Amino acid sequence: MISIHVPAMSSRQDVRAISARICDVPGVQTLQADLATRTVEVTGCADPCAVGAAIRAAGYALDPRADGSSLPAPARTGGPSVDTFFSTDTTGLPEATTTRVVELADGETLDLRPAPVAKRLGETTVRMLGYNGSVPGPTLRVQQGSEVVVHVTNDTDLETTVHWHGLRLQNRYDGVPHDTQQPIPPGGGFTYRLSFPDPGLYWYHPHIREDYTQEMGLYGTILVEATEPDYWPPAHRDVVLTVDDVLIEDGVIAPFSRTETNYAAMGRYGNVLLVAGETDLTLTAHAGEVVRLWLTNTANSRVFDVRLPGARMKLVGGDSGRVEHEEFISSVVLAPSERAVVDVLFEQPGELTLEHHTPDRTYRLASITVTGETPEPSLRQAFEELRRAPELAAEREQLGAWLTAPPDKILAAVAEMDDPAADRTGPMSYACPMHPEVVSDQPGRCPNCGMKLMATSAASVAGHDMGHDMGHDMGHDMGQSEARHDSSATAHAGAAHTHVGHASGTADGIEWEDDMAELNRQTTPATMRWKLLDRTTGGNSPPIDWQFTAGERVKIRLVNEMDSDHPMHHPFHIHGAGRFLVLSRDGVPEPNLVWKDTVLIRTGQTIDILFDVTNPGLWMAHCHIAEHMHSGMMFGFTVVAGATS
Ligand SMILES: [Cu+2]
Repeated sequence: MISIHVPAMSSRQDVRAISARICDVPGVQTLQADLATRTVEVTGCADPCAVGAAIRAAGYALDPRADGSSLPAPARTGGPSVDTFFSTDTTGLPEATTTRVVELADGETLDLRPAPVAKRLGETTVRMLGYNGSVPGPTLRVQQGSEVVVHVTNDTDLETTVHWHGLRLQNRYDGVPHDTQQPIPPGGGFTYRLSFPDPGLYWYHPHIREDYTQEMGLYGTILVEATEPDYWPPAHRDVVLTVDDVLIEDGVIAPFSRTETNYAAMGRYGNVLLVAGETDLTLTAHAGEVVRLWLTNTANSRVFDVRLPGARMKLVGGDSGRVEHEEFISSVVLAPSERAVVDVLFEQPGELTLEHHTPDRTYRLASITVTGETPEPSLRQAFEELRRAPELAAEREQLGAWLTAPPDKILAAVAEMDDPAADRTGPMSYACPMHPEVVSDQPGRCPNCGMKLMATSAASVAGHDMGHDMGHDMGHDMGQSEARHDSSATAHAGAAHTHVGHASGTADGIEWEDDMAELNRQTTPATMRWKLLDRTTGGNSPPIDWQFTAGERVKIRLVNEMDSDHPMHHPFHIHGAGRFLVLSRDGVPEPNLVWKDTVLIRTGQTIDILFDVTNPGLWMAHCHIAEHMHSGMMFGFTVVAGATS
C-alpha cells in the first residue's frame, strides 16, 4: 500500500480534487483518503511516484517525508475516514460518438464495452460512461424469436454487469451480481445470450451502483421487431429517444462516492435534461409524416410527462408490445424504466417543441422542424384508425374473475428515515422538509404530504453546510447519530400520526422535482431505509420466501403506504421471470391493457397486477429509483419449472 501525507487536504472538496487525479493513475486499485490524518492510501500496483505526481497535479504539496515513498500505514488518530469519489476528470478520454443503430440477425454477436468518455453537454465537457463510446449506447435492432450473443468487456474502473431490462430471458443472463453471475471486474468480460420472445422496446444498463453508472450514461435501448407483419400500425419512420436528467455542478457531473450511494431519500434529480443523450436535440419531420416515437425513461428518479403541442399523438404501445386499444393522447407519463410507443402525425409545416410538463413548469425536450414535403404513401387515413389487439382483448375477457379475487401477495412500500438532529438536546421544533411552513413542537408527520417532520435546527444547519460543497463531515455526523440512535424510527412510531389518507404534497402523487435537495443529498442507505414488506398475512416482514411455478398467474397487490417517514412514488419493476398486466389502480379497473415490467405506484396508491410467471430461476423485484433500490427496496423470489416449462 502507498500512503501519502497531504498536509493541505482539509475538506471533502480537496479529497475530491485529489482522488479525481489519482483514479487515472494506472494500477490504482482502491483509494482511501483520511481527513483526520490528512493521508491518502492507495492499493494496487501503481507507481508511488506517479501517485505523488497526480496529487501535485491536483495542486497539493506533499509532506516531504512521505513524498511518493512506500510507508507503513500511518497510526490513526481516530476520527472518521472519508470516502473518495469516482473520477470526474476528462483528461485523455475519447470524445463520445453518436449512438449507432446495430442490426443483429439471429445468431449474430455484438461486442459491448462500457468505458469512460468525454461528452459535450451544452457549454461544458464532462466525464461520462458510455457503451461502445456513446451515450446512449448502441440501439440494438433484433427480430422477435431470435437469439443473439453479447460479449461484454468492462473498461470502467468499477465492477459491472448488464441487465437486459424487460426481456424474458434465461435467468443466468439476467445480470444480477452474485445471484445470477459474478460481477465483471474491471478488465474482465462476460458473455450473454439474449432471447427476444416479445416484440417492443427494451433497454440495458448495469445492475451494480445503478445510481452512479446509469446517471453517468450507461444505458441503451433494444428494439425487437415483431414477427407478425401488421402487429403495429403503419408509420413512415422510427425515432428512438431516451429521456434522462443529469446533475451538473461546477462543470462536472456531481461526483459520486465510491463507497456509498447518496440522495437515498428521493433519488438524484438532475438539473440538465438529456434526450437521446443530447441537451439540445433537434429533429426534422415532414408535414403528413407519421413518426413512431419509441420512448424510454432512463433517469434515476425523475418522472416525465411528454407532450408535443401542434402534432397529434396516438398511443400504440407500452413496456412490452402494443396496447389493447390504440388511443389519441395529449400526454404520456413515463416513470423511470417505463417505455411508451407513440405515433405522431405532423399535420402541417412549422416549428414544434417536444415538451416535459410538470404542474409548475414546462421543459423543452427537443425542437422539431416540420417541412412541407409530404412523404409517400400518405398515412393520414391509417393514422385515424384506432386498432385493437386481439391477444389483449382475449385477456380482458377473463380478467373479471381476477379483479374480484383476493390478492395472492400483498407488498407494501415503506420508508424509515433518521433525523440527523434527533440526538440534539434542548428545545426542538420540527418542520416538514418539503413544506417548511408546517412546524410543530412534537415529532410527527406532515399533514400535507405525510413526510416525517425533521428537527428544524438540523435542516437549517444542513442547508448551510451544503452550501459549502458537501460541508466537511456532515455525512459522518449523520452516520454516527444513526449508529447511536438506531431506534429513532421505532421511537417515532409511537408518536401521534396525522393520517392524511391519499392526499399528498403533489395532488397527483408524483414528486416532479426534488423539493428537499439539501436534505436529500445527505441521505444514504444508512440513514434512509426503503422497504418492501410482505403484508399478505398482515405482517411486517420482508418478502423472503416467495416461490412461484412457471405457468401460473399470481395476483399481487402493491400498496404505497402513507404511514411512512417519506411517502413517495415508486416505479416497481419485476425482472424477466414473466410479465404483468395492471388489473386496477385504487380499485379502478385498468382501461387499456398492455404487458408491463414496471408500474408507477403513486404516493398513497394501491395497484393490483396480474403476474404471468413463465421463466424459472432466481429473479429480482425492486423499485427502479436507483437510490431506493440501493437503500433496501429490492428482493429476490424463485420460480420453479412447471409441468410444461
Ligand atoms: Cu422507490
